[in-house]
Amino acid sequence: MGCSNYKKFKFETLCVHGTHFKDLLAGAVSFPIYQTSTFSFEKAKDLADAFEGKKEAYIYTRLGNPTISVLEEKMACLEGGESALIAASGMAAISTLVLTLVEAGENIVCQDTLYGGTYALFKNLMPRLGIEVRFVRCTDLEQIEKAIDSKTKLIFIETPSNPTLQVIDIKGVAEIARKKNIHLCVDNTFATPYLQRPLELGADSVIHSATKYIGGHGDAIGGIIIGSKEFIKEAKNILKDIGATIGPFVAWLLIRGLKTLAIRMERHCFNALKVAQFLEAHPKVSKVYYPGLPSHPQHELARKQMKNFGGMVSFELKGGKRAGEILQNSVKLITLAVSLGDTDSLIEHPATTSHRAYSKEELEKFGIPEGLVRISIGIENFEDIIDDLKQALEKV
Ligand code: LCS
Repeated sequence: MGCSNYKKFKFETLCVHGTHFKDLLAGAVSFPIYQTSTFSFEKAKDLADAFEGKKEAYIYTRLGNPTISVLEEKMACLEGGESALIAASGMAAISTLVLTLVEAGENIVCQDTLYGGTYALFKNLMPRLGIEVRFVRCTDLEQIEKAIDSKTKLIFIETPSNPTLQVIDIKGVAEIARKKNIHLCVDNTFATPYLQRPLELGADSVIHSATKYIGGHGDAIGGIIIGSKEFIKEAKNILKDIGATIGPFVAWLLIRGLKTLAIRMERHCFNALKVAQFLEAHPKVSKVYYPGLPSHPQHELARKQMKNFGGMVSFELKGGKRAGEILQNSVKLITLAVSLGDTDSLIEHPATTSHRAYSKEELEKFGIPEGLVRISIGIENFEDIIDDLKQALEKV
């Protein structure tokens, strides 16, 4: 396939090029948006053959579409996987992954602090399907080993994690998973393949909320699974039945976003370190969560596992939750909004927004401070971001 042609190129080049697809009709350099729900055939037998799988062809966009295929190939290429599957959202990708791998009576071992939507899916919906989810502190590999039994079919981790930026040893977890023959999936949304490639570290699959850094501009919702050809084929069958397909235009927006992934990530990381250092030195800030700071408990692991430390910074203020609220109301450049990974800096309060699915007791038990504030550092000039925080902190 196309990706193997590109093995000789470096990551930045693959972001721009990276697929073998060419527009044969007009030679368009920007791959066209195949904005169609269905595809026509000359003869009834051709269509029947396509359905039977005797002939490779696009039939109906829920089953496949050329614009979506370009994005799939590009993501497989960037993550170093054999194949990829695009879904309508990150949550659609995670649901598809779980339904591909786990059945009633079986269980999932996953991290205790995850994106709130993933936590809600695991805590509320999975038990209704007869799937048990065991939440453990995955920075401690022993806890993972202890939680596993003969019914464990999936280990699911997020690293760095949302919103407390825990860094998990992917290689270490992969060794456990391999030993026990359990599928390991890494949610690579915060890092992107620019910072870490979990498949190379032994994971079986990678998940993304493409809504975030992959698209990068805050204008598209999408999800991705990357893995072996065989696994993606199974997942594709499940997604086809669930029907959570992405639209061709949104897939095109994500392809366009990917072209600048490397250069955006470079700036996100540069700015985030500057902001994290500023916050750590500020008298009104009690704690900063950023893997690039030596004070971060997994700083050394992050240095080893990641190329740089990402664009997400969380912190607590000495004045607690109320001070955080004043801060959010006082920023002028930074936008008060959920989501992350956009060009624009975004601020939010996880406990009352993205992580609402965690009860007060669960927040405490899993170590998500109630007053925690999270900023997705954008690609603006870092001095403007810091100036905005400075003036907002004066009001706290
Ligand atoms: N995985 C991670 C790590 C996420 O942060 C999110 C969304 C998802 C999966 C789900 O992706 P979606 O379906 O939204 O494309 N995180 C969000 C957040 O922190 N605030 O708003 C959304």
